[in-house]
Amino acid sequence: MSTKNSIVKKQILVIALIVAFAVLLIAFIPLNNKEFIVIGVFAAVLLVIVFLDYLKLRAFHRAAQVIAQKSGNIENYVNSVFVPLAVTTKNGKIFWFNPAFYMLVGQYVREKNIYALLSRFGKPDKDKKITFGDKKYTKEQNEVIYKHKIYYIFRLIDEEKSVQASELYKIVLGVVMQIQIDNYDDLLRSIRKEEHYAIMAEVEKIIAKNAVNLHGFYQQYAKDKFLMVFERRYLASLMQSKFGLLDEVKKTPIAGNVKPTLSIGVGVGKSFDESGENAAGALDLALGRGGDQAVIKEKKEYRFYGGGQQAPQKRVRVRSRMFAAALRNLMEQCDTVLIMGHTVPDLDSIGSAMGLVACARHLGKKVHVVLDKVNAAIDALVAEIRADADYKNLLITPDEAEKLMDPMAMLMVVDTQIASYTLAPGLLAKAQTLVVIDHHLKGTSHIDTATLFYHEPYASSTAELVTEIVQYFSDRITLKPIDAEALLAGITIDTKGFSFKTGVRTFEAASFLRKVGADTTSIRHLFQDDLKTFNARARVVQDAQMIAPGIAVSVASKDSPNPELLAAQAADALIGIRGINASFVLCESGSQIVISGRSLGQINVLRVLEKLGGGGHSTIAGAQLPLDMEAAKKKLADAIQEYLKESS
Ligand SMILES: [Mn+2]
Repeated sequence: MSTKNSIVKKQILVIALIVAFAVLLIAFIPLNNKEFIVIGVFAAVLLVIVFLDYLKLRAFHRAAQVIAQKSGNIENYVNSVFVPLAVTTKNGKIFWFNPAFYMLVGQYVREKNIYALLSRFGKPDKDKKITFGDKKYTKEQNEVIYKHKIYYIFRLIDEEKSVQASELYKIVLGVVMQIQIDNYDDLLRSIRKEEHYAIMAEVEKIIAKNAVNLHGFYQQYAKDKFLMVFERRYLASLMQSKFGLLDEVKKTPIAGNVKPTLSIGVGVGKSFDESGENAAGALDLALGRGGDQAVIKEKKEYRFYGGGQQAPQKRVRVRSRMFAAALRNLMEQCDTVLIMGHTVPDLDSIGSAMGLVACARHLGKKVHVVLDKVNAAIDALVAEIRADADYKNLLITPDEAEKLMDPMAMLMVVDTQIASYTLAPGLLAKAQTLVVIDHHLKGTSHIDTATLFYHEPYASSTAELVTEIVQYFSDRITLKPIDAEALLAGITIDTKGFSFKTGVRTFEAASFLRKVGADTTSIRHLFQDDLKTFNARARVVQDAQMIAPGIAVSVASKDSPNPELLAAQAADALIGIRGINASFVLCESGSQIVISGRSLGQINVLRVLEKLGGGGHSTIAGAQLPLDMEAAKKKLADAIQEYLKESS
């Protein structure tokens, strides 16, 4: 109480002095003016009070400014109301302090010197421990320059309390988990209704049991979707069990041959808002990678669980039709359409580009395909395109494309969704209208600025997707024979001759292309290997080493005209050999090492190469490393061992 009294006393003293001075004045002045004098005195007293208040306000304002200079976020700094805090001038005069500081020192200390008040403050900086009463504090002193003057902010941090608080905070962070049944509709179709209900009840029972174990709360919010909320401390048990519920639901006794699988997205954030957003992003990724797996997103990091099995084919044609309509709409508003694929383009990349060229041509738009260097995989097709009178100016270099990137241009990316893998990443930032079409599994670093994004990991190839888009784009669209051939070549190469990732819709797409003039024999010349590439590939296969049971690693020679293509082809060839389940082939490309990974299905090469920052599919994946060959080999071997340990 003494502090408040002292300032009040000071004010009363000032007022009393003024009144006394006024009375003195009044005594010497003629009687008839005395009313005015009384009014004047009152005004003076009022002024003084207002002025004192103003001084306080100014100090308060200055303190706020000083603190803001330091933290940029006043809330963060001052919000901890229980942390004693004082703001002083350079020589230690306090001009503002918070209630906690007042409580600590037990008096009103404005205008007082902090060093006189708390002598221990003056000690050299390394002695940061201060005992006050029976409590230990850590002194924190921050220098702030505001309007060319030096100020200090002092804080006394109660060590014990703050450690407890931050630990507690981490423990009780809200985790949001989204669970989706991947194949609800397939299940509904494949079994009788009452059995379907029984399975759904079984799935819910498993989710409910997990919610109990996690001390959480869950709610079904759509026929195939659940939301769960729990505290962060229980997340570890879920991680240790490698999301056991993924397997539990698959063990549900069931009559048909469709088993329920789950996709799970878990989000951890500083607030429920952030956790929810992270959970949605994680679920997206889990679904995009083929379902039957769990993804955790915390800050910018992702962790993956499950997903070892090949995803069942599940696609709805509605998506192609809706995408085609949206694409047409968007394309109609543009003047120019530019299409680009990934670096070292293959037949799928160029083939799908040619399908989209037909769409743009149908709408009468200017259209170009971006291409830098021709490689052995595409040179037969590129020669054919160049020979076509209609396509004289179709192929352009990245530099030429850059000049055409005006606000009325549309940029389309095909057969990749990773910005750094595109032929000319510089074009992406310039694109006002950006469209991405891809069939590779979603990695964590996909392009996220697209106006339209068509991603279908169940499709065999981008060419298959584009063939469907072409059919829905317009009834009257005409494909030139070379367009159809290019599309069919794309599907053929990505399915290794219709033997790999091939579904009903792959054949439907092929049959459509056949109808409009392409067939499997007429495109054979597009794949013909020359003898040199054949021999180079044989050498890589010969050099392969088995570094773990069923896993072969080899290196493609940098002397070949296209090491990256050679590596990809050799990796393909390796898994054709009995006893090899997965292969990795490294090659030098510029200053980087490029790795191609291939698998027959049991080993998830994507999970291995993701550890090295790569992307792709569980059976076809790639990565680029800024290392030399020996270091890259070592890193790859480590990643394989780590993967084997995780999945054992
Ligand atoms: Mn492809």
